[in-house]
Formats: sequence, structure tokens, C-alpha cells
Amino acid sequence: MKSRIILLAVAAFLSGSCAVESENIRIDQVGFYPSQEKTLTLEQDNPSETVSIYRAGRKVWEGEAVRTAESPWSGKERRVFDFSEISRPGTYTVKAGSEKTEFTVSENAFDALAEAALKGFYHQRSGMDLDPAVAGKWARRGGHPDTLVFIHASAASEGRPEGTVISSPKGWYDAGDYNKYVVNSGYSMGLMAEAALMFSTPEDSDRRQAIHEELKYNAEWLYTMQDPSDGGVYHKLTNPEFEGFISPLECSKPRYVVQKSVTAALDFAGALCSFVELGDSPDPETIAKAEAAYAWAASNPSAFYFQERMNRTYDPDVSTGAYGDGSASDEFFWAASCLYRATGKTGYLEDVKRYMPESFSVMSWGNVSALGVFEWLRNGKNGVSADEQEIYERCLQMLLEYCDRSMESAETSCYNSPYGNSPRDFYWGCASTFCDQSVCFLYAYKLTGKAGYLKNAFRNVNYILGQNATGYCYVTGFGSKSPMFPHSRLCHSDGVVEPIPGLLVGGPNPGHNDKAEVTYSSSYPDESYEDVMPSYASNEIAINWNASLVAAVTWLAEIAE
Ligand code: 9MR
Ligand code: 9MR
Repeated sequence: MKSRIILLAVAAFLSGSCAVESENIRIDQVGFYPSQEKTLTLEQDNPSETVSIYRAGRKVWEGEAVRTAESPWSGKERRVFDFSEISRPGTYTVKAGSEKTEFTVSENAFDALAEAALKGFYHQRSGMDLDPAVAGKWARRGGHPDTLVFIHASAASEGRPEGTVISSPKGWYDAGDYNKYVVNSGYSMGLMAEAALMFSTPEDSDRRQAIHEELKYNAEWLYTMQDPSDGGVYHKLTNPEFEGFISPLECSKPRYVVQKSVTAALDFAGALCSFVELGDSPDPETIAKAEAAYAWAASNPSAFYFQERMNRTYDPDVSTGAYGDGSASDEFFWAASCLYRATGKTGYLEDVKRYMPESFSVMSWGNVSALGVFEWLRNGKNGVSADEQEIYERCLQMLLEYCDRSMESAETSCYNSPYGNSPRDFYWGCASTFCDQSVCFLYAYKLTGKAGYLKNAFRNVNYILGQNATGYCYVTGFGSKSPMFPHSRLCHSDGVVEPIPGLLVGGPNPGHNDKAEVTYSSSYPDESYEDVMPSYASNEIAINWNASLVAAVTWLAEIAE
């Protein structure tokens, strides 16, 4: 057990060592690219009329706010300053009244962040030792070999009755817990693969290869989650109950695979098809597994995973992450889109038309239709049939409508961001939605060339990196005010003071779902964040959130370079 008091002292020392008192200056703490728009927000407690910026002790900029904006829920008045004129690489000091802070401008502003975000997945690997050359001081012995996993009663089949032992090693831990969930890891793979395929070609991107390599580790686990006798896919591999806050090596609870579900089968199919595309050679065996999973889903369209219902019928009860979802239309749309591109079979095209969404929704583990839209947008409109052309056009139109509507509020907002101006924008894991929306803008930018989309993609990322209502940079190990106590069993039990770096925390969540364990100092939607270990509702880390971070910042880095 770590002592929170010691950690607090270290945290205070770390921020003290930056020699800044910047409570009210809210700014991207990771850095700006030279040609990027650059703004900061001054909170109302700092009444300074002007902001000045210094480089090597000399004043290089001074200016007044470009606007005052009032928070629609707290009424707080904030001022936005635009210092985009500054473009020369270097380290700068910002002063506003008695407060100051630093920022950097660099040609490689997001390099380290993009690398660390992907490495976050390496740290989440289960079942292998982590190499000190890669993991640094967070290197550790592998836990959860998962070579002895039981078929849960809910998952029993003729060939694999209850209690049968299977081997299901590798894969990523989902989040702060040690379980492995097909829905969420399949979605995470799909999101990163789709983005990487869009921002690079195999020849020109080391980053793309690194993403492919990391996805491979989870793909190898996914294969084992399919029942070879019928193509169905187990919903998750899990302990019946969450483990305590102990290290992987100390864990001893039994592991089960539970009920096959329609959403797991379809996310499995979508994830593996996009994974194969990211590789440089065809992989008919994997596509065959994806087709088998799809066929199972098509014959079992209402095999939803409802944990409570399952617990009423089967033992032992399971109380870990449910990833329950009562609608599979979006999963059908994504998987059918991928399988049509992979096989050209008209049955999949029929399903694409049948499950086509009416409008675009930003992606999440529970709504993956955007990944299907991306699949169509990536494959372009050249040399395709009239049907395909029409689907492409509709996907593009839907995406642009969503992006144009989403950008409307940025110019009048407190933090200069398109996302985060409605109370509905804040919920469990919303920090990732800032990144997800940026990824949507990047598709729009790539397909139209309009600079406004790129500008807004940067804005949401600036928000999560510090230009926001709490002043936190929501990525561990980055920024001057950064989460120190994420809800992560790995971070908590590894004996290292600093959390594993490169992990995006869930962020402000007015749902306060963990209020039994956590006292929130604010109930405002954008301030409902507590950097304390028990806060799983605002301070957990999770692979799907990191997938959003990887997709957004890696793509931005590729464009900026
Ligand atoms: O640690 C668990 C975390 O990974 C989950 O996201 C969260 C919600 O399902 O649950 C956490 O476990 C908590 C449990 O739900 C309630 N009691 C305290 C547990 C650990 O803080
Ligand atoms: O990210 C999930 C969020 O959308 C849900 O509201 C929440 C409650 O069901 O669960 C989140 O996922 C957690 C999962 O159930 C268990 N592992 C940790 C995940 C992140 O908190």
C-alpha cells in the first residue's frame, strides 16, 4: 500500500520544481506546433487585463483578450487570449498579473506524447514480462498467463461443457482492472487501425508499423476467444469479481470466459479485418475467422450480453465490467463494411445498406457505426459501383454534417474548443470524446482539405492537455499538473511513485458514479474530476480512451510534420 501523504508531498515537489504559480492560466502543457493556432484561457480569479509572453527574458508578445465567455452552467467568466503570432520554436514564459507559466513551441510538439500513448498499450499487456528497455522503471514480471481459463456455465457448448479448461493468453488489460473484454479491445483496435490506415502508407510511417505491432498482441488473444466449433465469440475473459488493488503476480482469483455475444462477435470481426489491412500481407485465415464470427452473429442477432440476466441463470455470478449493449445495428454496420471490403461478397453489401445509420454519431465502445463510416471513407470513391458510390457519398455527407455542427460553438467558448460546451459532453470517459471528435475532424480535413477542420482537431486536444476548467493535463506523465493517482491496479501496486506515463484518464464526470468512495469538490460538469485513486468514474484509465488519444495525436503529429 502506498502512502498517499508521501505521494502528495512528491506531487507538490514536482509541481514546485517547475517554479510556476499558474492556477488561473489554462494552457496546453505539452506544446504547440509552430504554425498551429495558439490560445490560452484566463480564469476570472485573475483579473489581469493583459497577458505578456517572454522568450529568454525578453518580452515578445503582449495582448488583450479576444473574448470573454461565460460558462453556461457555473456562470464563471473566462477570457481567451490568442497568441498564434508566436511561431518560433522555443520555451516561453506567460505572465498574467502575478501568475506565470511556461509553454513550448516545437516542430515535434506531440512526438513524445504520441509515442507514450501507444506505449500505454504495451504497459497494459497481460501474460508477458515487460522489458526494461521498453517499459523503463515500470518494467514488471508478467501476470495472468491465462493458460488455465474455465468455460463459464453461460458459455457452455456441446464441445466445451461448463468447467472445460481453455488457454487464452496475451491481450491487453482493459483498464484499471485486470480483465480482458472483447467488445472494448476490438473497438480499440478498430479505431487505431482505421486512423493509421488513413494517415499513412506502409512505406512512410514507422508509427503505423508500431501500431500494427501493438495490435498484434491483442489479435493473438482475440483468436482464442472464438469457439472454433461454431464461430461464436465469448464476451469477455474475467474474474467473477474485480481483484483488489494488488499486482498481477498476487492475483489468484479464477478466470472464466463467459457467454458468447452478438456484439463481441461483430467487434471481433471488425477488429480483425482492420488489423489485417494494417499488415502488409493478406491473411485469409484471419478473414475466415472474422467471417465465421459474422455468420454466428447473423444467426444469433439477439444474443446480447446482459450481465444481471445472466447472473439470474448461471453461477458463479459475474460483477466485472459489463460492456452491455442492447443494439447491434452499429456493430453489424461496421463488421459488414469491413467484410465487404475484405471479400467483395454481396451479402455483406446488403447488410451494409440494411444497417446504415441515419446520421453520424461520434464513436464509442457502445456505438461503433463511425468505424464503418471510416471504412467507407478510407476506401474512397474511385472505380466503384453505383451502390458503393452512393454509400461513400452518404458517409461523407453524414460526417461533414456532424463536424460542421460540432464546430459551431468553438468560437464563442471558454476554452476555445468545439467539444465541452454542453453539459451533455461530460460523462464517464469523456476525455476520450474530445480526442474522438478530433479524429472525426481529421477525416473531414483529409477529405476536403479545409483548414478549419484541422484547427478544430487541435483545439480539442489542447483542451485535454490543459486548457480546461480544472487545469489538468489529463494524460499521466505529461504536463505540469497531471494525474498522480489514477484508478489503476498496475499503477497502484508497482512500487513506483509516478504513474505509468501516456495514459488518458476518464476525465470530468458529473455522474459522480463513485460517490460512495469519492468526495467531489465540484458538481459542475467540467470540474467533476478528482485525482484520487478510488475515483473510477473520473480517474480510471482504459484502452479505449487511449486508443482515441493515439489516433488523434499520432494523426496530428503526422500532419504537422
Ligand atoms: O476497479 C473497478 C473499476 O475498474 C471499474 O471501472 C469500476 C466500475 O465497474 O469498478 C471498480 O471497482 C469498484 C467497484 O465497482 C465498487 N467498489 C470499489 C471497487 C474498487 O474501487
Ligand atoms: O467506459 C465504460 C463507461 O462507458 C461505462 O459508463 C462504465 C460503466 O458501465 O464502464 C466503463 O468501462 C469500464 C469497464 O466496465 C470495466 N473496466 C474499466 C472500464 C473503464 O472505467
